[in-house]
Amino acid sequence: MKLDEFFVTGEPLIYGGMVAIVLVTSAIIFILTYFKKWKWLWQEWLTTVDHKKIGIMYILSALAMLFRGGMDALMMRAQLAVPNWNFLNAQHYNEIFTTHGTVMIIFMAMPFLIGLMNIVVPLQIGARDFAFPFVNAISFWSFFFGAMLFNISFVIGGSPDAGWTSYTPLAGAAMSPGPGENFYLLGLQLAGIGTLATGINLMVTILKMRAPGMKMFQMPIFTWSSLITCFIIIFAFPILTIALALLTIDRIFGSQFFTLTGEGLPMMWANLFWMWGHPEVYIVILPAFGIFSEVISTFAHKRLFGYNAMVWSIIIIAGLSFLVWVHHFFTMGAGAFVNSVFSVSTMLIAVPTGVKIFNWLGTLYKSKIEFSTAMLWALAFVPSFVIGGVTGVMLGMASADYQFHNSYFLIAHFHYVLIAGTVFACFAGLTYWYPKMFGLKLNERLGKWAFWFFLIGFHVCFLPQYFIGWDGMPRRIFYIMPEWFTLNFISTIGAFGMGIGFAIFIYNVYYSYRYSPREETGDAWGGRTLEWATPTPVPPYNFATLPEVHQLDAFMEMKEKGETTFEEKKLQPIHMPNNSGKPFIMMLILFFASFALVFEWIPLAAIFLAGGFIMMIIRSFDYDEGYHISVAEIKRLERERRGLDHE
Ligand code: HEM
Ligand SMILES: [Cu+2]
Repeated sequence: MKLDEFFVTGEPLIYGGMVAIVLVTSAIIFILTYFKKWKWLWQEWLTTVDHKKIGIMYILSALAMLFRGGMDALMMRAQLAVPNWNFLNAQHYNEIFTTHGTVMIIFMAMPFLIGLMNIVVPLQIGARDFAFPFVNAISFWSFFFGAMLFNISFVIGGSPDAGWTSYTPLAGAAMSPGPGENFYLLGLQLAGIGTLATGINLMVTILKMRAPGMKMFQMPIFTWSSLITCFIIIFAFPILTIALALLTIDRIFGSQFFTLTGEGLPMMWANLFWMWGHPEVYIVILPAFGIFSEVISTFAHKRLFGYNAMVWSIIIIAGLSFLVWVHHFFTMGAGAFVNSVFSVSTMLIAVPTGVKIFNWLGTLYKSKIEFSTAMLWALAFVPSFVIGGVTGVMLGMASADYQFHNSYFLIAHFHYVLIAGTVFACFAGLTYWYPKMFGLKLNERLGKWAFWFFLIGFHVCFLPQYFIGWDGMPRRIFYIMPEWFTLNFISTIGAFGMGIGFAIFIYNVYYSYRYSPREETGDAWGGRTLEWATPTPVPPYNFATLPEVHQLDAFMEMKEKGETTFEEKKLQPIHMPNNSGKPFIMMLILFFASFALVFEWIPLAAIFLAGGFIMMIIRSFDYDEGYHISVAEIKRLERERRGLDHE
């Protein structure tokens, strides 16, 4: 293979990207070397098995991916701003909407939420860590290297260009030759291992490691939403794994599962993809519901209204999410009866979702609302999400969908749900739990600026798209007709508004790090659930002494009774797992194996795969028993972080 087949050439934007990658990488290497931080990076982060640090790494990576996916979005919106413009050519546009969609869903939304779950769930249930901390590290590195594999396609080999749904036969070897689609298949496969493992890990954690006394219906609502999400993951991800594997075998080894020749079934891919894909959208929506519920009840200073109804509606939504996948291709031609069944099941989802909306409103009703930044995100979510939901019901009507199908109406709908639901929730959750993670609050004034830019930009960007869709503009086109100009131009302005909002958000992280006062109470907002019972930043063992739970909102009870999680008399040495470099190395090896497979270098891939197996064998002989934190050390840490020393 020649070098110019290996690197992507011929596009000024991509050369720019290459230069940027080289510059940023060299800068990072220089800074780490100059400040002698390599050892620190390895010991504190790359080898950590602490759920809080893993969570932080998830969120940092997800923010980087939001930046990448956002740049893709802005480039697309720039191209679509004016008719007959050649900022991007058709091929490049195809690649960008593919990577944008994939990055946003797989490498941004899901990891962001899993990152928050990592940090918050063990704290909310009064646990010391995940059930399997080592597996948790494996999960993270599998996501991280999967994301990296997918992202380098941009400069090495070429990006996938068949859409984030990767429909066959378009995505098959005949119509999409070259490494692009292989990057998609193997990047998702590598990351998928970790997601499935997290689902199992977190489920076991929630079911088995709750604080003494905590019953299922005393769990905080975010923990509930995480638990249900884990169930969805466990049932949905194996479908994706199989589908990806079959298409990989089709492409690389010449089988005929999804081809038009050789009696393959191209629509089978669409079915398998959406049997995973529709539940996937609930994987990124249900935890968001959980976050909003926590934020709303905290800042309404009220118990969550209709907690039981909330839990049951999450469960029902999760169940229904597996029964609606055909609404993604009503035009397949399955016939009126099949379409009707899936149309009805789709619209049924609106019922439990409506229940939740009324519960949030019920919580707000006659309450004293505190308009903090996190609360603003939650308040803005409710009406915005309703717009997305109602238009979803419209799309769910099979007959109407023949008209809306693959138009901008659809683009507007799913951005309304994904951004107002998931992205707002990520920002709300990050702002809300930030003090737990870093021991200081984000600046409220900057936070509000970011919020307003993003919120207004969001509506300006996506509301017009419903009308462009009605006007007949299809999705996935790179040239617009002159009559679609005005609304498209407005939409693009909105997109840049969101970009500014995001930039302010990131600046806020830097600003707060420099200027925000340290948060010493541990209970930054007057919280109701157990995570606020720990000092900030949370010590490695989470709880010095485990609380005992008798009711929902366990921390409220503790505050009333004057209890603490630091009872000096009850302290005992705490057992902790040791750090380990194995998860990182194992996944790095699998990364190389996948990379070799992308380029169809089969012997090399086999060697690396064998390396991965050897790592697993080595790990199975690992008798590392961890270590204990002494009582004296616990006392020192707690006193320091609770600010008890300078009294
Ligand atoms: C930040 C503002 C965003 C803007 C301006 C934006 C814009 C766009 C545009 C212009 C398209 C291509 C439409 C087409 O040509 O068919 C698109 C597609 C898509 N977007 Fe976004 N987007 C944004 C955020 C997001 C987020 C947060 C998510 C998910 C969490 C997301 C998921 C998707 C998906 C799945 C597609 C479909 C890709 C495909 O057709 O294969 N977007 N977006
Ligand atoms: Cu769906």
